Amino acid sequence: MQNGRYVVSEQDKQLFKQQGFVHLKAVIEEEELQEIIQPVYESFLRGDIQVSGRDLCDMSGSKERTPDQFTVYNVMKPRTYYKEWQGNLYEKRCKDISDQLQGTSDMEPDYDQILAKRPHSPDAVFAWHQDMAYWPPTSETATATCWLAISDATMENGCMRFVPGSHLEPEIRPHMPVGASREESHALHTVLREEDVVEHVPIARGDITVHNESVIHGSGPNLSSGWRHAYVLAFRRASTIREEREMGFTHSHNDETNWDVFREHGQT
Ligand SMILES: O=C(O)CCC(=O)C(=O)O
Repeated sequence: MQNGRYVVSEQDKQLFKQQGFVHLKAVIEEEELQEIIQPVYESFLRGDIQVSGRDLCDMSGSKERTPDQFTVYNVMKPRTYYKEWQGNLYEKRCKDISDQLQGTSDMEPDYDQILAKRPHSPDAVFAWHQDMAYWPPTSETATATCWLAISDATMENGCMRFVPGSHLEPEIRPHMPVGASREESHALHTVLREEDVVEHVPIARGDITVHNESVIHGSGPNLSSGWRHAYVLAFRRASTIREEREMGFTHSHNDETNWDVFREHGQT
């Protein structure tokens, strides 16, 4: 940090380029977490803030459960349901980090996401995927997805894991719905290859990982006795966001989606 600004080192910029992700330590201070993020995050988990339709869902792929039973508790676009979050200090810092990592000045928040894994949940797995498989093709794809650990993310509670360098492959790999169909469960997965090397990235509360749009990633179950609380804030170039919106794609799970657009790049 330099005068409240998080300056990304050249080494971390290189790692982001080479691996498709990077771990940045102490991006948000304890006081900021407690003031800006945590109270609102907890309100969402308690259901005190109204979220419509499929924007509240279980990303484990289960379709039977009610929110008090979800094992991967997912709120899509919380900053549109709680507008006071927009433009907060954490968001500004992550915009600056995203600009530094992508070497531009026009990265803007595209969507955000609350992802909380319930304790003692062997099925709280986030399946292997590339984010581009979830999104329609656009003329530019640059993305910096900031994944904030609100609780320590550990091997036991299902920290993020990546296949470093997988974003350098020429094509997005084939993806399939985790459930019987996208309508039944939003989640997608791809199958790892024998040669894929997996790197687990445990991080401390207040740290972030930042990943790009095509690195393969996911996370394992939460076998611990505590929640794994994470907040995702994804930045893309302003022109990319405009292009998505013109297609009617907002990252809300309530979007009326033309799945044919997606089949063009890999989804079966
Ligand atoms: O929180 C997780 O375990 C997975 C998150 C993820 O896949 C993402 O933010 O793209």
